[in-house]
Amino acid sequence: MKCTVSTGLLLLGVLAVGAVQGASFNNTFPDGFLFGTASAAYQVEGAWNEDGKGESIWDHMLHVHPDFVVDGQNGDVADDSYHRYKEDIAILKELGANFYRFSISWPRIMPTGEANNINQAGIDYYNKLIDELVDNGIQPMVSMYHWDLPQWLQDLGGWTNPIITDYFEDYARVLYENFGDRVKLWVTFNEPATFMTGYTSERGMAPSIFKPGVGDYLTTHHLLIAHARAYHLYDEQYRATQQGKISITLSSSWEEPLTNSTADAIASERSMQFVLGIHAHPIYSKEGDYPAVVRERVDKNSKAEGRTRSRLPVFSKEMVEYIRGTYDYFALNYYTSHLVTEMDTGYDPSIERDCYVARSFDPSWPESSSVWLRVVPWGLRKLINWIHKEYDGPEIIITENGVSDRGTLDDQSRVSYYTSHLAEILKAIHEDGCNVGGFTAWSLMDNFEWLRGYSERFGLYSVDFSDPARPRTAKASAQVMKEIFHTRQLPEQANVRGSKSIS
Ligand code: GBH
Repeated sequence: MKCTVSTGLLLLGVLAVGAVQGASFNNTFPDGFLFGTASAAYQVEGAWNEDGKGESIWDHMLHVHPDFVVDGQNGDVADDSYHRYKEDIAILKELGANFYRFSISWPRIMPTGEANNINQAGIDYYNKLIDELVDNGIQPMVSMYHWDLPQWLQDLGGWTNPIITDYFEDYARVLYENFGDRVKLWVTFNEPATFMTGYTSERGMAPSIFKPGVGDYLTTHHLLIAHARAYHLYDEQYRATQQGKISITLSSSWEEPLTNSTADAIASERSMQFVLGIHAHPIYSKEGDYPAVVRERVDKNSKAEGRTRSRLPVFSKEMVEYIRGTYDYFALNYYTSHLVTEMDTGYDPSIERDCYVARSFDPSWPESSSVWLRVVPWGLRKLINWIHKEYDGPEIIITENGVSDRGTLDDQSRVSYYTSHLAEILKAIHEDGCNVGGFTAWSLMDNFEWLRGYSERFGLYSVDFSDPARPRTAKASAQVMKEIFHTRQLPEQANVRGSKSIS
């Protein structure tokens, strides 16, 4: 159903209760709250083999297996941001973004991933991008790793080989040395929970190696160490002069109990620990290490499988201490929620089997163009509160939030998605006392959506992928976000849209 002004007005009474919750709703973002948008190198840059760039695991996988992507496409050209970054910065400026979250392609600056093999042209590209951002008053926020590992390192076992933590520290040093004078917001990894699934499917996220319940936990173990090494390196050698902030972007759904039974409450909590706690607890909790329930269940299942050791590797006491506290803020991606109940599910072995829950959507939750994404704004408020309580009130920066459609310019469903999620963030801040310091819209513009190719669109700006010039065109959502970024308030009109159901 298309939302017209009159439907909006008719619904006003209901909406006042739903979206804005009566007169007490405070629609103003606190001073210092930052607004930005995000992208990732493989999804926007293109120029996959230009100027000395090395091959990444995504280049490699999609050149060998184009059939892994629904529309047979890849990121060879994508938004052509490698050549058109000035256009990206022009639209960021038009939006009034305070910062731009982008990722650096490791193989663009280190073609094999090795520090003795630096590609100066790659360094030059990111210098130009960063300078242009800074010149336009937009802070760069850099993700060091958004999934495009150098293929050379994958050939050594990628994230399953502990040697990767040495290489990652080398890479982080190159980043601090070259860009740390201007980059003050860092994220080591984007969504470990997603890229660990590179080891849970034969045709999924790169490298698509099917070793569920083993390869994914090895990835988790080594990336946590790599994260801590990058953090300590900064602390010891760069923080005093560069004075930036470092985090790791963790993605989480809100895992709502299916019913109000005690069993479902326990399943919901266990699911939170397997989805978010597995990466968050070692870094953010007081005691460090993996969450007890994760440790217990994987150890128990590993033993029952007749193994000599747990599939989830064990941190030494020293390593627990080394990883604990390696954050300056909590970087969170949120898209959707699930209903959770206890159930034996998944391959044997697998993280699903270890977690022992079944996840579903409530049929009333509005759909998007992505099967995995239903619109559940209140889940974000609950998730923020859970993190606030579980990890003792860290500053939370939302590093991704957004919704897909098929690419319409009049994207009212995206307007509704953003305004309703921003309303929940405001409630978390003003009514619940949580510390949320910033919001990042995924995404600045339509881009290469991994296994969904160009079939699902998340941009505030539309990109015409049939035109070699890849023109960027503002959608309705860009206009609304521009207003919010400028006024630092959720407009009344946007609140009306905010509760409209998605059609
Ligand atoms: C984010 O992941 C990514 O950081 C970003 O790069 C991406 O463009 C954005 O979402 C939108 O997708 O295909 O059914 O197996 C969000 C978490 C985890 C959601 C993996 C999709 C695969 C579901 N993602 N998941 S499915």
